[in-house]
Amino acid sequence: DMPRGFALFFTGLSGAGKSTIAQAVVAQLLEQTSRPVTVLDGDEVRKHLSYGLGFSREDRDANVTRIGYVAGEIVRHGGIAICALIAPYAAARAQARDLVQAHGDFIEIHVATELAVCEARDLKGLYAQARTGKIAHFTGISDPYEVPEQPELRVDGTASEPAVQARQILSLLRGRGLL
Ligand code: GGZ
Repeated sequence: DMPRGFALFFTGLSGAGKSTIAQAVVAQLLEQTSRPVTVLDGDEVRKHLSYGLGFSREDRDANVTRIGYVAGEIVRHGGIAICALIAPYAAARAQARDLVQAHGDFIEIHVATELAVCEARDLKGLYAQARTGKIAHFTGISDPYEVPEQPELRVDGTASEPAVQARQILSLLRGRGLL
């Protein structure tokens, strides 16, 4: 029998810790299961599937729904898709949810790190460039982020080690009978 597929959909600001927590989840999943785990990270997807897309609402929505579509195909075949992207608009997140829920579970995880914390870290120097206007339409600074109202889980990306949030996520998955 094919296991039920599912997608984890991490959404949050740049530098919130989405990719780091996603990687910790992958590491813990691989200790527990031999099922294939596919990571769809916004940053990486933008080099391939979403090559050429920018950061207008239209382009972001296209990016989010492309990732949702691919995640849906993975889930349809019983796989595990781990998506990590800003996905600032609720409507596009809902579309991604629909694309996945047609075939399996969609678990939205809001990585709710405070903007001030993301900006203070500024891992890639992008916030500084956004503040001076060198980068326009930067999420949280000069572009919106619509906070998810009812995510399956909300975590703070800086409150603890990523492995701690990852364990919390794995126990949610076990609770749902997905692992
Ligand atoms: C937000 C931007 C922007 C603008 C470049 N706004 O922290 P990062 O660098 O590595 O991740 C961010 C990434 C956002 O891509 P996503 O595919 O996750 O976004 S979306 O879901 O909205 O399509 C950031 C970098 O690209 N970046 N310009 N203007 N983030």
